[in-house]
Amino acid sequence: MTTAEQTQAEPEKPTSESTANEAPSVQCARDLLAFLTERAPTLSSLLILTHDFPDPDALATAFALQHLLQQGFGVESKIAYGGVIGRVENRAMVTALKIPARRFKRTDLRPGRPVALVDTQPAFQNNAFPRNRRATIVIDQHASDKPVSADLAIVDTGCGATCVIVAQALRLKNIEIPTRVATALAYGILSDTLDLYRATRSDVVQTYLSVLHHSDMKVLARIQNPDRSKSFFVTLGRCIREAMVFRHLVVAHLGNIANPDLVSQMAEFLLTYDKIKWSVCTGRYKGRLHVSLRTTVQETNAGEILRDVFDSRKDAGGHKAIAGGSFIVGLNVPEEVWKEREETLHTRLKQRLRISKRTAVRKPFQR
Ligand SMILES: [Mn+2]
Repeated sequence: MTTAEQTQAEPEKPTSESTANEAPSVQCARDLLAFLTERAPTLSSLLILTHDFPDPDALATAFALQHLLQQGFGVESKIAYGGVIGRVENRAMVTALKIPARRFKRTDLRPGRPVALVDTQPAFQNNAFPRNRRATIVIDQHASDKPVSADLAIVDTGCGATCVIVAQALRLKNIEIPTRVATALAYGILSDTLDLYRATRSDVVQTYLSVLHHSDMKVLARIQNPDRSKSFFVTLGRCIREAMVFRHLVVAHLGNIANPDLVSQMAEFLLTYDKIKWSVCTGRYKGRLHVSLRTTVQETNAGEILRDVFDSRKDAGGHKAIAGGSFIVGLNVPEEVWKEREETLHTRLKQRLRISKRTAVRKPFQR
């Protein structure tokens, strides 16, 4: 833990002057407010763009930023995302909280339009933003070795969830947080921090408690326990049947899937199996093989490991315990080609994790 991470938050003092020792998320919120104060007149019809297949944190950040812009600065904005909203919890979140997010279209990026990227960065592969364009605002929590190409770049890698920064800005500016926005923020923080398990800083927990106070607990519970479709159970069944164990690694190739988020959900689920330290799942979706890697090993970098086993390192990303990525296999390619790519992937991963080639495969859930 760094000194910055140990800094105590001072949430109840919405002063405009910065104080020494204030939490990093408060400093970030101050930077955001200062920028918006100066640039508000130039931000009309701002596009708020999340990463592809947005997660609850990305959606909550976008929704809260839209509210901040409107209430604090009279700036209207639109929220867009690439890919689809896959996980059933995330769809329940958008529906129940009426988050006005819609799919990104090329025409959203007309020249000169200001763009805010949230929970991602211009250099990342996981968004629809052109690599050569400069963003107006970037608010993110992910570390990157590339400089952030934006007029305002806020990256707080210890904030637990990106939406913490926008929640702090709403509080600093004394803007009332409506129930729908508060509930989105609470769920965004919970889901990005594994129910606060990964929240290492007190300002993150305090922000969570302050938004929880304004949240609709009934709706929050409904989002966390949504109705699941038949395709979810079909994939779950296949996952269990097909799971292969090589020592402490479990592998499941899910075949065709209804949405890419199922891959990470199944990888997380398999990781809970007794004595398993690594899990990897793949799924075929629109000509791409989607891959998720999870681990319980403490001192490692799953992101680095997945990049090592991919043909192209830029197609994968992640951090300590979590990694994901996808690559093109092709539309209408024969079954053997898919099979070959799936097998290559888990063979390379076995090698990378130093699991002997001779290790016998077990299918533990088949009898
Ligand atoms: Mn996030």
